[in-house]
Amino acid sequence: LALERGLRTALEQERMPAQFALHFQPLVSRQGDLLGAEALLRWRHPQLGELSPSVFIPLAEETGLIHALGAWVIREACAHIRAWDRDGVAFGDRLAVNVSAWQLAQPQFAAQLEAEVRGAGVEPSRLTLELTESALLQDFDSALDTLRQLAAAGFRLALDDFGTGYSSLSYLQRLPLDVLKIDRAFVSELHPSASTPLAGFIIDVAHRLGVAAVAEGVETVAQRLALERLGCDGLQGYLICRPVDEAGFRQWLAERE
Ligand code: G
Ligand code: G
Ligand code: MN
Ligand code: NA
Repeated sequence: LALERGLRTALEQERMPAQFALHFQPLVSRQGDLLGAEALLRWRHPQLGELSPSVFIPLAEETGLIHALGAWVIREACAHIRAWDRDGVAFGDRLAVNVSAWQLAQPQFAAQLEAEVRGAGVEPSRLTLELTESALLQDFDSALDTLRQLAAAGFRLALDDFGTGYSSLSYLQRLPLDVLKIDRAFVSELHPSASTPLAGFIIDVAHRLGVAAVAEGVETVAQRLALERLGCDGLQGYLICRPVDEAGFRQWLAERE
């Protein structure tokens, strides 16, 4: 519960961006072109050091702090887009942010998000919202309604960690998605001699649905080659670049030129 208190305190001081930061991980096309990046939240705890979101996001969800935290992530993402535009930093077409089930379930989520993003001077089409299957299945009809509103506002929608949840193909077909992100569990099992990898099946499903397939957790050249051969559209992972802080991201972009 000390952690909960710490999270609360850190959020109350959100205007002093001391403890939270967004890190960035690039996303490239099969051909190696830069498509964009994913923003990943980091919390530098004053005593415990850097904590993983897999530790504090569930805590934020249980305590309701996820709404304030999620709003901070969106504001910060928009501020970075504005700064990169201002400085002529070409980071790709869009920035992806992770959205929790709890945010999505807020009654006015789509309208509020659109207002916040436009208010920050950013076109919704420059953001991809990454959602998990479990976020959609809690109340499918209302999630579908929210996703339609988000899509109509111009946001791009990605289904994150795909293949690990329980969504049926008939549900999938009804969602206005742009991207399926193949969970890294399916990427890690790719090797040159894998004859019928599940990643290939997921890529085919994505293409039949008319959406792009993005692989996460690409760590080896062999995995990258296998994904290229399978027609995967986007690649993300340590092989391309680890999640890095903003300065590291700018440096990575500069070194590519
Ligand atoms: O960055 P890392 O690989 O440690 O992320 C661990 C988990 O935390 C991933 O599932 C990721 O989607 C999630 N995560 C990272 N940043 C955010 C965020 O800003 N909001 C939400 N809801 N989840 C995030
Ligand atoms: O659930 P989500 O896809 O948002 O999670 C992103 C998480 O994956 C982040 O915590 C990030 O640090 C991690 N990640 C990114 N690239 C790799 C990779 O190549 N290998 C592994 N093991 N994790 C990765
Ligand atoms: Mn993600
Ligand atoms: Na993921």
